[in-house]
Amino acid sequence: MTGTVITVAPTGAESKKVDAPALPVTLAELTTTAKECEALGASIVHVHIRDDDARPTLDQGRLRDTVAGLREATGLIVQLSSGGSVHDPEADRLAVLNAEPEMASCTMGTVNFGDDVFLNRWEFIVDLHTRMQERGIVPEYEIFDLGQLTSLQRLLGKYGLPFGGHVHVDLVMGVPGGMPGTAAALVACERVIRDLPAGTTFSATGIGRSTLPVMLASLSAGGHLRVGMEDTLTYAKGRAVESNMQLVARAVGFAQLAQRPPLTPAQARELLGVPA
Ligand code: KMH
Ligand code: ZN
Repeated sequence: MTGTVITVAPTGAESKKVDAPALPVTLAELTTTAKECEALGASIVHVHIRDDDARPTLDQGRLRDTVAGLREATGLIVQLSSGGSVHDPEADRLAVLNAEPEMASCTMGTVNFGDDVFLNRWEFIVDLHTRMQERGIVPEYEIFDLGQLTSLQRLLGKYGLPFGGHVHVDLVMGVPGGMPGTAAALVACERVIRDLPAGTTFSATGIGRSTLPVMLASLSAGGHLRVGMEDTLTYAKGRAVESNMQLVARAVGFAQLAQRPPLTPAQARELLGVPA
């Protein structure tokens, strides 16, 4: 399949609504955003949710309602974040799977995260991977640094392929503490990805100002794209992002220019082994 999977990550756990009023924090805002991004060409929505005060939460009832709401309003593949925020305990992060999303993220190692630490112990990673296998949830392996791809190789060697049999990774580049958001770093990752099971796919996202170089490098290297206000709040130098739709529209334009137009959610499901 020669098209591009475009993931929108509209909210994240780090930015505050007061600093970015267009950040979707209620279920209504999230479903409206997701619908509009789907119409533009997104096929996956990577979801973090907020409480009534717009603070990050992993509340189980809200997660279930969010999965149901997004399924009803859109045809997008719903991917819940099991990463949560750096403050979330492991038990709550594992319990995200109880909301029965089609996909969930699975971060492949511990990384400094700005002034914080995003902790991902090996045993926790194994737990996430094996529980997703048991529950029929397709993982997206989040990679913040090169060595985490080697950890993924080890994980798959010891515990087997994910549910659906297809391996998909997302390179999260430019986090202060992780790998840089550069073409050189992306190419280094792509080389290691070649040693993963045949057919492994990857997407990439560049945090902050690395958004554009990472997007262009990923398209050039045969990768897919993730964009959204989780990852960047600056559209161009001195210009704030107006909405998630603005970022998706730009990604769609680049994908079309690269002659790898956006895949529909149905095509993305087929590619990634996510049941229809
Ligand atoms: N919020 C970050 C600490 C994920 O969604 O799986 C973790 C994160 C990764 O965003
Ligand atoms: Zn996330």
